[in-house]
Amino acid sequence: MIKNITELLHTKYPVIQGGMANIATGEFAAHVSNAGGLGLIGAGGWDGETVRNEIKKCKSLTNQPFGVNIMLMSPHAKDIAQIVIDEGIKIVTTGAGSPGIYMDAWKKAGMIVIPVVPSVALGIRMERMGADAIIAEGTESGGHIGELTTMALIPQISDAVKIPVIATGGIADQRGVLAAFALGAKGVQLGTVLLATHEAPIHINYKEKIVGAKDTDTVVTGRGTGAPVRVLKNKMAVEYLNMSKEGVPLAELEKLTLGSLRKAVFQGDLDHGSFMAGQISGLIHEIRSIKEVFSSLFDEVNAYKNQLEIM
Ligand code: TUI
Repeated sequence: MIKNITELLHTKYPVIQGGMANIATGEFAAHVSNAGGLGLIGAGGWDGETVRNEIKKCKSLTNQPFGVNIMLMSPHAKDIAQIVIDEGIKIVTTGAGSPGIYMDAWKKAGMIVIPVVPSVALGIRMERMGADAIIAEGTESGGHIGELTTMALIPQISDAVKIPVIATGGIADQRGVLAAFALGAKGVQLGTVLLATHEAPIHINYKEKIVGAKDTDTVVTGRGTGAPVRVLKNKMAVEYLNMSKEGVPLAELEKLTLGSLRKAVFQGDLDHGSFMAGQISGLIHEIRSIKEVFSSLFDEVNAYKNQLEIM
């Protein structure tokens, strides 16, 4: 029985990088892995051949473990599910759906499969299907989200499954890590705080928008369409909210979200970009290196724990 995540993933720190479609390139994933976390190539938004190239790039840049995140709503998900097998990828995380149809093939290939889930019921389903761990994602997260908060979800899901739970949503410092572990998690996944790093291959406007954000600066677009997405507030987000009120079809809204994510990532288009980021943006005040982020989260977390006086 795996007791901790570093044992399962062979990483220095109990941390996984979030999938982050269109952002998490092979090079970025290699940076994360070289800094002691589990780097992931964010396959959402790319076709199979692009993902294959990013995998090759990542292999050339790190000898540490890394994985691929497969966004299951992607039209290329099926292709990518096979490519990760062909490329000998050892760890896969999934998001935005159930990986059920791929599970047997991945397990047969000896892969570690870690689905992202937004609820207890899905966590239980994933455990039964053979998942090695689950990432329980609170609604504080950026991007496509569920309803439950990290605070409510982590203890409930930790009680409901035997496999390790990795917490995500609202974690950006050592207090967040400690809270996640106190709630039953065995590891954390980080997204937003890794966007505000020198290594993140996104436009400087994106990083500065996170650094400049306050607690209430995110909104959720697409509630009621079945694909709620948390982004930093701007003109595009307000327009999106108005469009969904007017009943614009889901497929069109999704196109708008993914298209405008690219505008944020590559052009730093402050008006028309979709700046996916979590509620914890308000806690992030500077752009650092990935190494500095990991060190600030983990190196003194045990000392911090011992300082807590509860009663
Ligand atoms: O997937 C994410 N975050 C994402 S994906 C993404 S790209 C995108 N852009 C526009 C619209 C939609 C996606 C940006 N951010 N996080 C993991 C996550 N998975 N959050 C919620 C879920 C989830 C939801 C339903 C997982 C499983 C699930 O299962 C439904 C079912 O029963 O099949």
